[in-house]
Amino acid sequence: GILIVATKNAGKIREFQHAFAPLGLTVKSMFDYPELPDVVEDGTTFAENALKKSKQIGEALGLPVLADDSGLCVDALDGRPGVYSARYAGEGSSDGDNNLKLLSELERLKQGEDTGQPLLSTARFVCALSLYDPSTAAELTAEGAVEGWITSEPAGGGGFGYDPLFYLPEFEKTMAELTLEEKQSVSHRGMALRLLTEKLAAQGDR
Ligand code: ITT
Ligand code: NA
Repeated sequence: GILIVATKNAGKIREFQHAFAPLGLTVKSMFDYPELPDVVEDGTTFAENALKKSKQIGEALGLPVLADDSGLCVDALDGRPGVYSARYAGEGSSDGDNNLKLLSELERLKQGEDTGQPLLSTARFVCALSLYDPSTAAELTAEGAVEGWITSEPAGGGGFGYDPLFYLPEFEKTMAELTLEEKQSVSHRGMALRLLTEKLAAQGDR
C-alpha cells in the first residue's frame, strides 16, 4: 500500500520511508502532488499546524494523510525558534542559514564572554504527527520530544535541519552523527511514530 505524507521536507521523507518500509508501505510526499497548494502554517502549536496540513491535503486528495509539524525549542531563547524553526533566518531560509542564525543568537547572549564551553543551552526537538481520514473526519495525533544541548561545534553529515547542532550527552554525539536507526530510536519523530502506531493498533482492536 501507499502512505501519503503532507511534507516537502526531504529529511522527513527519508525518515518516514525508513519507518514505513518494514510495514510494506511506500511513502508518497507533496513532491508527488505538485498541483496541490502549500498549506499556510499559521498555528501557534506544532499540533495545530500538523492538523492543518493533514486535513487540507487529506480533503484535497480524498485519502488519509499523515502530517508532521516539528521544530527545535531552545531554553536560553525562551523556546525559540519553536513553530518558526523552518523559517528562523527568514522566509525560504536553508538549514545552513537557520543553523548560523541559531548560533549567532546564542553567542549574542554571552555578550562576547568566551567560556570555552561548547554546550550553549539545553533544548528539545518536538514532533507532532496528525493522521487525518477525510472519509470519517477522524484525526489521530501523537507527539514526541527529545532533550539535548545546542553545541557551538557542529558535527555529523546525517539527518537534516538542526541535527549537527543538537548534542546528545548519552551518545556523546550530535543527532547528525547517528545512523538512521539510532536517530529513529531516540528522536522526537521516532517517539511520535511509535505512539501513533500504538494508537492505530488499539483502534484496530476495537
Ligand atoms: P513540511 O512542512 O513540508 O513538512 P518543513 O521543513 O517546513 O516541511 P516544519 O514546518 O515542521 O517542516 O518545520 C520543521 C523544521 O524544524 C525543519 O525545517 C527543521 O529545520 C527542524 N526540524 C524538525 N525535525 C528535525 C529533525 O529531526 N532534525 C533536525 N531538524 C529538525
Ligand atoms: Na512547513
